[in-house]
Amino acid sequence: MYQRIEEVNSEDSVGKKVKVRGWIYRKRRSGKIVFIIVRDSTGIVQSIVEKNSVSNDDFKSAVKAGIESSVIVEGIVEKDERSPTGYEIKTTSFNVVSYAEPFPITEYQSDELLMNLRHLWLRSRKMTAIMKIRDTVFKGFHEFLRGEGFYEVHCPMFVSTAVEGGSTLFEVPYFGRKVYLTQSSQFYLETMIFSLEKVYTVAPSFRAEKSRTRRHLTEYWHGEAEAAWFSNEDMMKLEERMIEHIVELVIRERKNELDILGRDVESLKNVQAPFERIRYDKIVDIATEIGIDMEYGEDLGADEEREITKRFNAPVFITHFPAEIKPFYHRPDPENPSVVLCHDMLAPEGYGEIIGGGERIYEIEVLRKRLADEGWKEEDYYWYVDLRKYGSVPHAGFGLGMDRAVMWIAGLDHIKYAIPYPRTIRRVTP
Ligand code: NSS
Repeated sequence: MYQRIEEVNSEDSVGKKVKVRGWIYRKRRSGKIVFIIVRDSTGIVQSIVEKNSVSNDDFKSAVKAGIESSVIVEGIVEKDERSPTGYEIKTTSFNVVSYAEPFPITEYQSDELLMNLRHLWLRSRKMTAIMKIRDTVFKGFHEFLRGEGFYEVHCPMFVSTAVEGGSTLFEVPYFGRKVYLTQSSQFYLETMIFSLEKVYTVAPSFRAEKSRTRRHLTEYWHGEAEAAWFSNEDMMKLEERMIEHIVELVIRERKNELDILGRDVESLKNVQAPFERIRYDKIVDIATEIGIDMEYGEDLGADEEREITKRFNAPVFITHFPAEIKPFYHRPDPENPSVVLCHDMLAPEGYGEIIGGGERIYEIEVLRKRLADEGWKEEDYYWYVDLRKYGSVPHAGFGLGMDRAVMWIAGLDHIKYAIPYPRTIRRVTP
């Protein structure tokens, strides 16, 4: 029986015999004592290996084993204020499962090297904390939508149509034909609302993003939902409660990890529904006020979003974008068809867009016209158009950039820290 290190670091374990397994995190020797900090997935604890308390062979192993060697440690738990966690193991047996070669990562390393050694860098305290927060963000997403009666479904990654415009499509050779990697599962989700009404998926989306920014990946994780009978406003109401739920869950379950990252938790506590809704034309005014050169009809860039969101301490929705800067599927506002019934959710503290969503066109004539206006061939989208022939209904949906949500909630300054193996224009290894 092995104990988890988390259990060892507790009052209940004091005086008890324990056995843990893990990896050497830090090590130092002072004459006849070797101080070894062992980590497992639950935390770290110091093992004191004294020459007189273990066999000769065990002491030699402790002296020889370097950082990241895998080990099994047995001993009695004692309290000691000098040890990093306040508890330590007075070791009676020290076994090495596998000796590590000298670990190539030391304290100060270039980002490039850390990215090349990502498979090893993932063991760091910081990356471990981020991965645990990421896990909780995904858990919160699933938990919330299932709680709202959404069915989880799965859509193809090889597709034959663009969703978000042609410029970021990845082409893949496919048995002598060309297909694409999906930009979004939205259209497939739309097909499933006619039976399940409320559906969601979490899957990769692919974008051939040529720009290098702090928040763009070429392969990112996309949490998307679609619901029959929902309006743009209904969807926003769902999303703000969902984001509130995810953030609350992270604050509750990942306090330790947020601390490790130095995340300001107070600002996360401001994330409470309802979020402010601002129409796009108002944003143009705000941008002008703060000295950003932005004209009506331009999309918000990262700089504009950063400046705007710095002024808010909770997420905000931007609604009613001009139709010409949004993809063809958005439903025009019946009161003013030059704008569409959509929304972007921008995260505060300069993080910017994390969600894009809105109502979809459900009238077949309007859809045909928008497809034609944008130069798409109806035959390529025949199945999407078909949905408007057989009992079409008003509906809405959204897509949440999961990695962007992690980046914001964990307080990271680049999206590449939010995902284990970031894919960007320059990097596909390891
Ligand atoms: O292009 S989006 O704004 N919208 C869609 O794809 C819709 N079809 C989603 C839907 O309604 N089902 O992308 C949605 C979100 C966006 O707000 C970002 O948070 C994220 O996806 N996103 C990205 N994250 C990381 N890297 C890249 N390149 C990226 N592009 C979008």
